[in-house]
Amino acid sequence: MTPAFRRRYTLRLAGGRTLDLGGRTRVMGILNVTPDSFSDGGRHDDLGRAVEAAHAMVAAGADLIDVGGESTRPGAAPISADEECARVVPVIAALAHELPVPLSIDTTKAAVAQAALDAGAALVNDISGLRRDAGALPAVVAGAGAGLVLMHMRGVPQDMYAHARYDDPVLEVAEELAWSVSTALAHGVPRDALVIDPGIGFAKQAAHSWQVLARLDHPALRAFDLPLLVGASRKSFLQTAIGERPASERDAASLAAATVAALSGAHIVRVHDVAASVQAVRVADMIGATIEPTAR
Ligand code: PMM
Repeated sequence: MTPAFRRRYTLRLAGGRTLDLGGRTRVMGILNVTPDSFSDGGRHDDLGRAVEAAHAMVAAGADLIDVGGESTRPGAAPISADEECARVVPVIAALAHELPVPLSIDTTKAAVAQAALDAGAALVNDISGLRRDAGALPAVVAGAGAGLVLMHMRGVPQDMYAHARYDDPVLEVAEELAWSVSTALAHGVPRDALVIDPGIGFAKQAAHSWQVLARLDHPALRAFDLPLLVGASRKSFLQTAIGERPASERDAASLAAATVAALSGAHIVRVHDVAASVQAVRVADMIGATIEPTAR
C-alpha cells in the first residue's frame, strides 16, 4: 500500500543510510535512559533493560528508536554532557550493530551528539531546534552525514512555560522553525537531512498544543516542504481531554493523537506504546490512502 496523502522524502542518515518517508507512517519508539523522565523514569536505567526494551519496540514494529539521556520534564534539572554521554553512549553502542532500525539521539548538545554518532546513532533529535548549540551541533550533524530533527521550543525545559504566549501558535511555531531550518542549512546540513517538529507540549499551554495538533496541515508548516515528526505520546495536555491521569494511563489518548497526527500529514510519530501505535497509524494510513487528500 502506498498512501498518496503525504509528500515522499528520502531522509539522509549517518553511515550512508536513508529512510523513506511518506509511505506508511513511521513509528519512533521512545527509549528514555534517564532516572527522572516523566513517563517511564527509572524503568530503563540499566543497560540490559534498555537494550531489551529497544528490541521489544523493534519487534513491535518500531521504525526508529529515539534514545534520550536528559529529562525534558518541565523543571527537570539539567545535566552535564559527560553525565548525558555516560547514560546514552553505552546503550547506543550496544544497540547500533544489533538493531535493524536506525537510532536517533535526543540531545541538544554537540558533544553528546558527536559521541552518539560515533557509537552508531544515525540521526540527531534536537528539541531546541539548534537554539542551544547553533555554533557546534550543525557541524557535528553535517560531518557525520546524519539526519536532524528540528523541534520547536522556546527557552529551556526549566523555564519554557514562561514563554508560552502566542497570538497564533501555528504561525509562530512555523516562523520560529524557519530560523532553525535556515540555521541548519547555513551551517552545511543538507536539506534532505532535515525533519521539522512543532514540539507539542514544549513552551505551549494545553490550548496551544491542541491548536498545533489540530492544524498540522497548515500551509505555514506545509510550506517548508520537509518531513514532519509529531510527539504527543503521554503528554500532559491530553489531560484537558481525558481528565487528570498519570502518564502511564494516557496511552489510549496518545493513540488517538497519533492517529490524528498521521492523518494530518505527520511522517513520523514519536511514541511510548509502539505496538498499539503501529496499529493506530496503519488505520490512518489506510484512510489516507483511501481518501487521498492533497499530498502534504
Ligand atoms: N518530546 C519529548 C522529548 N523529545 N523530541 C521530539 N522531536 N519531539 C517531541 O515531541 C519530544 C522529543 C518529551 O517526551 P518524553 O519525555 O516522553 O520523551
